[in-house]
Amino acid sequence: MRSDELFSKAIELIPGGVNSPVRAFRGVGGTPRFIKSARGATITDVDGRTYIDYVGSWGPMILGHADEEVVAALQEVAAGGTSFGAPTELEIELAQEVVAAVPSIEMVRMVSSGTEATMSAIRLARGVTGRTKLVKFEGCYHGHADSLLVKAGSGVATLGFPDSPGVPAALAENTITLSFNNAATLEAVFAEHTDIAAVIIEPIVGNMGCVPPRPGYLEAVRKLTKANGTMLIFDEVMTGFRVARGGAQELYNIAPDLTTLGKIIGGGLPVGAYGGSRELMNHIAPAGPIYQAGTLSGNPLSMTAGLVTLRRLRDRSVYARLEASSRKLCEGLAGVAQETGIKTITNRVGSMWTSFFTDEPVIDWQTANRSNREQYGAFFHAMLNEGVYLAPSQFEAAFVSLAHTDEIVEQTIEAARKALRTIAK
Ligand code: KE4
Repeated sequence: MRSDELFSKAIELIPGGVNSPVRAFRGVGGTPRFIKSARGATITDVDGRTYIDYVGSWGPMILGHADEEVVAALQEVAAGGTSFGAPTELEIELAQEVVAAVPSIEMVRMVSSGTEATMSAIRLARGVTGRTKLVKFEGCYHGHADSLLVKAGSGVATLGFPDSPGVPAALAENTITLSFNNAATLEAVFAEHTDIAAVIIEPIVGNMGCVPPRPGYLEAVRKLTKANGTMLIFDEVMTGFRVARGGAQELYNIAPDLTTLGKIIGGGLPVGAYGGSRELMNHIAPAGPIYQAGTLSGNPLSMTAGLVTLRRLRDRSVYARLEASSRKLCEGLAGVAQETGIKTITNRVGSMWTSFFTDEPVIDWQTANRSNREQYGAFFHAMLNEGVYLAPSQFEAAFVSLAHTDEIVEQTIEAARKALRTIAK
């Protein structure tokens, strides 16, 4: 395959042949497919093979790939220049969309990645509270800032070492890592530490695979952080505009102090954002003393692709459509697993989901980590051979887009029937 040739060339020039670890297929084995183009629900690799895509660039492509309106808007705005390093009206318009949609955000700062968003939100929380400690949860991933690479999920989990070399011990010791969906451990930590600046959480975890909060859990986290003067940061880089227009905080009716966003709000171009009350956000430079900056923050191309995308998501029926197609898919997958006697548990919230190869409920990293990685890898490759591109890791969420028609969902279920029969042998 041409992907093989390109991969061996890439490995000479780029660490692991990729610009982001999870793309290297380390979690499932084999050669990553080099993608040439994409449209709607499908991607096409350099060997001309087309796949139904459930990665969607890890979340941004909720409209589907190469959406005509997005592409046309980008062509038009690019013809007028791609970056000025000066304010533009587009930034006001995207800020307005975010503020209008996300209940707890009155003011927002654009950056160029989810990592920058979470790194900045944590600095803001530490600056405002004067405290140092940070609480995160095993299996959650918030980007690769030093304080966060402590038992992260996503890529690091697959690579199998809990902390990344290069993270100073002095820094890592300020990050307390707890189990998700366990309010008692968080309560115990607050009884022991009075200097916790922030709790950062994926309100619906995507980075250990999809793991929803158990009833009452997020309310307990909100109550404990409020009682202790600790900032609650909802990392909605993945869930923002994905599970509802107002994200998980709308779905579960919880108001975090800070929210981080990314992915969908850039429509497939580099973006991140963090926001909260006007009072909190006015501590950020140049309004306040807490510094954060970025050459391409709020650039016209990302703002344009984000605006087109978020304006299309104003139509609330969009989420009913995504719910219906995602439910049909996951019920279909569970059905064919049942038929073939392969044990899977599918967790889903709206159009983000994961099929875990296990027979026990997956509620945290410990249970997710007991899934059968090898079986997942075999399923991944069997599906690839059937023309379906799933997340190349058991510990990732998969995504349904508005371009995934009923017919495409039915094709996927049929592909899964064949794939599961193959691995059942
Ligand atoms: P980026 O820095 O990759 O834009 O965003 C980091 C991030 C922050 N918070 C959450 C909840 C995230 O899911 C992410 C990034 N997600 C991963 C995959 N789950 C991106 C894929 C990759 O690392 O290549």
